[in-house]
Amino acid sequence: MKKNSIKILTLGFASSLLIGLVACKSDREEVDSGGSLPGKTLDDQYSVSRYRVLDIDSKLGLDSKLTWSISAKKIVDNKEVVYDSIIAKDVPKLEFISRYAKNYALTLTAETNGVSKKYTSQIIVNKEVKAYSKYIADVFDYRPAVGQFINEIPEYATGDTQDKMIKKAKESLVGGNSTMVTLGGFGGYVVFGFDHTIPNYDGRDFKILGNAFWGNEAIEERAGSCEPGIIMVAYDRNKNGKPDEDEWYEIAGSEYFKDTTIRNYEITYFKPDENKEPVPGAEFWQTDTQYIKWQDNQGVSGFKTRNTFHAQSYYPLWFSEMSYSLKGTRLKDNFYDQSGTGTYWVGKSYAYGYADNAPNNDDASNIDISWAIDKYGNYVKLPGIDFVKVYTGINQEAGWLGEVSTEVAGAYNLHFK
Ligand SMILES: [Ca+2]
Ligand SMILES: [Ca+2]
Ligand SMILES: [Ca+2]
Repeated sequence: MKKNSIKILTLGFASSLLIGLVACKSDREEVDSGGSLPGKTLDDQYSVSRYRVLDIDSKLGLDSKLTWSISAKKIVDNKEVVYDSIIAKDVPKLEFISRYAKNYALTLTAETNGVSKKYTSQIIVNKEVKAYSKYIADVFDYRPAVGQFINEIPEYATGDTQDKMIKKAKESLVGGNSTMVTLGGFGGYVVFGFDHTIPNYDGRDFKILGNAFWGNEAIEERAGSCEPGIIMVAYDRNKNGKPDEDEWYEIAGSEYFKDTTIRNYEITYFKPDENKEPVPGAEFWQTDTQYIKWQDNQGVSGFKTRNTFHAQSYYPLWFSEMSYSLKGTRLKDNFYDQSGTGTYWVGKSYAYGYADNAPNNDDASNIDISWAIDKYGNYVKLPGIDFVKVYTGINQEAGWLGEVSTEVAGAYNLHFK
């Protein structure tokens, strides 16, 4: 500590002639080694584009009680009143984000050993140079499980590689006229991102579109074609536009803490011999009840059935491996045979926090970034998110309807102005 302080003092002294020119570095003076608060610790001003996170380091330790606030206006008795609105407490580094291009007066109040000090600065939020889109801007990965729509949505053509299929998923999902990709059964996933950071404001922050609908004849409320997908989010902390070293957090939906939920579930799918002798079932639609072998890490295995409605391969044809594994959080099966005779199956919608789990106009398709949890199951405080991963959270076949498979049909920032 001491060594550093001396160094900073020297630097401050040597550059004193330049202080007028580099005003924003003037805070390097006056750090004393006694542990009391410096005279200045913030730059005079900071600038950032809207929908981007600005990191401001107070350079003060956790032994100081810190309160960050911005000046805000409200109307009281028909008069405009300016007040300090607290935006963060007891964090040495502020992660600031705004959807508005405007200036903010920033105040940091620090309290150490009963001494309190106020530091002020200004944050200039600029409009972006190239206009943002509120919708998905890029698709980084697409790795579906097996399923009856695989090789069709998006369509596989002979010779297509993994990269080509990701590109096709991207063509389906980017922008406001997005169509759809299927993720197949449990674990199949897609990873996409936005061209800006979706801020974590109060309430729900983004919507994931799917093809869920309420069943016309479903007796139970909020049931029909609901195929819940687990959502994971990441904030582009290293700000390079890619989901690389950034940590992923699971959105803890309504089922997360229930003991019917299996964490670290893993399933392996085995490539079928498309020319093998099929083993038809008792039902007319069961073309081959031993079509694709699967095995999980809970000691269970079985076959995925080929039905009469889909004749193409259910195994991703661009995968050269003879088997592949997918893992994640598995939710309790949500489909049941309402008819009792196998003719009418319904899938119950879970309360919140999943993709393709409720119609697109329903609030349950909106997600709050504050539901994000780390790998230890603790809630995390994210300033916003740039990337989303969705994977099918159910391992179930619903009779003639086939496997429960999450579909993703787009996504957007609910706060976008
Ligand atoms: Ca939120
Ligand atoms: Ca990154
Ligand atoms: Ca669906």
